[in-house]
Amino acid sequence: MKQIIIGTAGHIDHGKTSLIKTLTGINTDRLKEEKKRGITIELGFAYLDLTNNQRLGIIDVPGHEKFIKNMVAGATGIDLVILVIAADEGIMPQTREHLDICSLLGITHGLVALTKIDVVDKEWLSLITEDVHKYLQGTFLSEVPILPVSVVNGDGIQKLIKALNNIVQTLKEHRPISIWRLHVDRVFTMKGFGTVITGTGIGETIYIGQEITIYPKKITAKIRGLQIHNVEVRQAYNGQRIAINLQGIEKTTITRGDMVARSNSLKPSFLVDVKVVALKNMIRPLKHRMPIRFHAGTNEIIGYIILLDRDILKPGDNAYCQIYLKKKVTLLAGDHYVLRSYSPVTTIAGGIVLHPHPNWHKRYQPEIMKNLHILHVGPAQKKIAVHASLTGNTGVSINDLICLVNLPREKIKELISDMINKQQLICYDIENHKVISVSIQTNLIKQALKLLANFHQHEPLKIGMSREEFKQRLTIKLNSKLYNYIINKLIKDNQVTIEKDIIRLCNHEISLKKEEQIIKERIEETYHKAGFTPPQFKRFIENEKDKNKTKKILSILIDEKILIKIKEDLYYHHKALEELKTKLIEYLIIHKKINIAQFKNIVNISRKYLIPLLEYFDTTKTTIRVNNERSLRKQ
Ligand SMILES: Nc1nc2c(ncn2[C@@H]2O[C@H](COP(=O)(O)OP(=O)(O)O)[C@@H](O)[C@H]2O)c(=O)[nH]1
Ligand SMILES: [Mg+2]
Repeated sequence: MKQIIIGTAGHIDHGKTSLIKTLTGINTDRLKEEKKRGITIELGFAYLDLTNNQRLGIIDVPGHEKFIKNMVAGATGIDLVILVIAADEGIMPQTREHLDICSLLGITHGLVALTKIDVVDKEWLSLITEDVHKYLQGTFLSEVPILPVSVVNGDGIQKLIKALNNIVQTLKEHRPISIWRLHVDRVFTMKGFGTVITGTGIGETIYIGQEITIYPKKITAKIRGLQIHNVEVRQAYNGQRIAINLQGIEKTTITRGDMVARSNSLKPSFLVDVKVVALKNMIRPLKHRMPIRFHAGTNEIIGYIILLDRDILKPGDNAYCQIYLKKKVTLLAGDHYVLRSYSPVTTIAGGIVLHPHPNWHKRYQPEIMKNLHILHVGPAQKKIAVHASLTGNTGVSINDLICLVNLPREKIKELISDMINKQQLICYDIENHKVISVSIQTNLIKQALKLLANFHQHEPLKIGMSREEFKQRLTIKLNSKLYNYIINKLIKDNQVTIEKDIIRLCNHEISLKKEEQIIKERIEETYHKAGFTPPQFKRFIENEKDKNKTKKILSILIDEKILIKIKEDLYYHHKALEELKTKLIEYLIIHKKINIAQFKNIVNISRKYLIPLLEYFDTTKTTIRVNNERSLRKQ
């Protein structure tokens, strides 16, 4: 069943609280001071049962201009408003301000109760009705019924209930079912139970026993009990007004304005990107960097407005801008907010959140304005694409996107896999569902290939670059998952090869100039001819003109496995080494064991070669050494 919450609105003393009491039997003025002074200060809560078993939640708001802050907190998240106007006074300042606030908060349904008709005559009533009718033109209430009522004699009350019933039938569930959250509007302690918070739960269903997080402090607590309209329940659905008994948390750690949510992916932020709509009746234009009061959820925070594409926002105009706050807020894209001027305090503008935790933007940047436009009115996949490009090399996860696009997890998953199939997104971290945009991948690949190409150009005599050096020389620093993903992709696409921790372009070959080829042949021939007794390389190089080049060519011969390094400065031609190895193995097959003297007998070379050779055969696992003898290592 859809969950409907009604809010009152209207000037002080116009009969909001009295009307709710008449409709529900509940006096929403609970505070001693409220009862004594006869005015509403805090939000009041009641419920009304309609004939079709529908129970409506009701939030009664204060009308006094001093308590507008509480009014905004209450009006956030209501489905329909009863705008209360006293027939004797007619439209007053807070009638206007409350209606403005409701429209800025995106409320689209409601009706008007013209109260206290028992104290005015018929003629006056029709004048006032005409007045109200005119005033409502151009607002979201222009077509709604204006219902005359009196709580003194009960006139019109039944008609009002009927009208409410009719509207409720037409309302559709409109809250997105993304992560569960609640803007705290009350915190109190109950004897024997501990801390209780109340608010309207939005999003998925929640259950007793679930763990929740209190933002922006990021404290976790467990749900011990749930109540809806004073009835104990085990679970609560999207849009229900609930009281939550929290386990293991002090009352003082939570205040109105905090947000409680289930996910740990919410990010409290000092900065938000918003669409702002200035009221037509805003007294002064809004200037860049002007201080404002930002109301969102149940919060009021002082901040500054940063106009991105202009210096002044005139009454009735709208724009994309950033709001910098003195305290962190925790919001989702699509949340509504209201701006009030710093001083004198009046409601001046409002709109919706486009990005709940953006970076600072430079002003007058067409690219930024284009992105904000997509975040405002674009289809969900375009929004995802913007977030993927904004998050660059880090990428964005499904958990982040639930808040950034404000859609259910399943829907986000579906949209993302479609984008992956269409090759618009790349999932580089399957475990954490992290994606980057294809253009980021393209850039990374381009950079990696360029780095290798440059390396090959400058070091034509080297086969490639060490993996370590490669990672360090990439100018973009990547997390290791993305780094590995990119390397594997390059290997899979046959663009690079990694051998023995040396990375190179697949098509790279060492091409030697003629004189280099001659040096190469000279080294090879020398070592080939030397057989079992090769020269020390430092002796060989003494006669070479270009010593550096000769060293580089030596390493090519080693890379090509033509020469084999036995130890520092001692290299064997591979054919000589093969021959030695064969002799050694043949001997060991027959005799099982060999010592240095026995090896000397077969190959007839000095100890200066014998010992390094035997050690080489040990380390390359041909032989195994026990005391001073070697035997064949089992393969
Ligand atoms: N005569 C008359 N008085 C009313 C009616 N509704 C409210 N009042 C009185 O108007 C005053 C303010 O009412 P209240 O409900 O507190 O107004 P709120 O500030 O809008 O909540 C109280 O003294 C009420 O008794 C009505 O229909 N007829
Ligand atoms: Mg009241």
